[in-house]
Amino acid sequence: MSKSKSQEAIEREHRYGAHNYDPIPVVIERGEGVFVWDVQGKKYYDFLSAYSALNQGHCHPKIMKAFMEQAQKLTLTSRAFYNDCLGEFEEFITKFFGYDKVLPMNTGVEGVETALKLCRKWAYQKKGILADKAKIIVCGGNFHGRTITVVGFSCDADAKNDFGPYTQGFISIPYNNIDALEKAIEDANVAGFLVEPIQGEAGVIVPDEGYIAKAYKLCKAKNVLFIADEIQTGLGRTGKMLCCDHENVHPHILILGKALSGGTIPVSAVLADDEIMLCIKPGEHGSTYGGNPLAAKVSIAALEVLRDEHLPENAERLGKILLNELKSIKHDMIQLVRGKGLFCAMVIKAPPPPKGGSSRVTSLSAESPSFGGGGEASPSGGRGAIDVCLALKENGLLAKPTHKDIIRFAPPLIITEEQLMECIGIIKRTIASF
Ligand code: IF1
Repeated sequence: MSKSKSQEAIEREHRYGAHNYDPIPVVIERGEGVFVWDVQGKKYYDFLSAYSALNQGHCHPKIMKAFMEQAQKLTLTSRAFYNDCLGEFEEFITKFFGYDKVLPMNTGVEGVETALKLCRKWAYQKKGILADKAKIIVCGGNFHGRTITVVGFSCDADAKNDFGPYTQGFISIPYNNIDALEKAIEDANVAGFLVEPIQGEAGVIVPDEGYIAKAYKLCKAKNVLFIADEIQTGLGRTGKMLCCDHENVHPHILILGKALSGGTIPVSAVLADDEIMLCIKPGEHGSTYGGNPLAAKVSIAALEVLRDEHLPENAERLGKILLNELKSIKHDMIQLVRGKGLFCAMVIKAPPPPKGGSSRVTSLSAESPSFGGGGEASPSGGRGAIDVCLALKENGLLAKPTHKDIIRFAPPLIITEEQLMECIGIIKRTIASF
């Protein structure tokens, strides 16, 4: 019997591609809105949305139109010259989010690196910290990307180990712990606090109400920059345009990525006011593709879709339904369900119990392979998060485990209530089959 088209594609990737991922064994060929189709023509709901890069859904017609029009006209100039699109994007996005200036980059982690560099420049030029003494506070369980600097202050062993030596100048404190921040921020050399308003990779860890507002207040009082990584939580995902909006916090530095281009090309952006942004002068930072005209046009369209189609509001309304419905599922496999907006996670009990550790420690475990555990059933008696995801796939819904025990549910924000109810039905039936 001849190999299936999916099997062939999977084996080819394995043969010629680096082994830095272990995907769910589905080979996607086409996407439209909340759906994708595999090479056999089977249709699925996309409940990952490319880690929230597809908040506007696959191939949104308005974003595609902007993309095609600009792609046929001018795609790249580099920043050695001006182009006729970048200024339009800069004016649009700064007014959209209420900042003086924007610095455009490409991937999310480049946005994070840009924010860290801005923070350090500001520390020396404005705050008066002595050369090379600046410190930036980060949180345990963080995920901000994969450069050496950024994995250097991660506590995920898989992301970090054997990539040293790392960059100095970072202090890690526990997430969702105001006392720890209050203590760490006493150090006069602290220049910034980098935080995810909800930790995505850690398993959709929603901090206590008031944490973000309190942290921001502390930063302000101590002349420390509050730097929000909204690469995953921003752009409507949690039910507001920004997750910080839930607590009326306007970060000193805001980092955006992923859905900023609606799933087309990598576009990230760092927003700040002049006092901070003008600390970087010509020649001190940049990127070949950053601010390219194609990205500029696509990003304007991506933001317009979020605004004009009221996607944050849809996420808020449908997110409540999703969370309540997931919480209503009674099954001994389910340890807990949490989330905000259309950003939810289900923690699966790991049988047999792992050696030591409370449930909280388990979900934040540094050892858990969040990117592993793709194709094969788990060793946990076929009842782990991966087994649930494989069964969901069979039933027409794609989701991916985070660590070995957490399933993230994050559909495109354009999903309708009817579609969401169908998905909830799939999830309920799948869980019941275990
Ligand atoms: C992968 C996770 C999600 C991010 C936050 C910066 C970045 C990310 C808050 C870097 C990236 C990714 C990268 C992707 C998987 C994904 C992920 F599981 F790792 F944690 F979304 F939840 N800040 N997140 O979430 O952005 O440089 O990748 O554009 O495969 O590594 P990037």
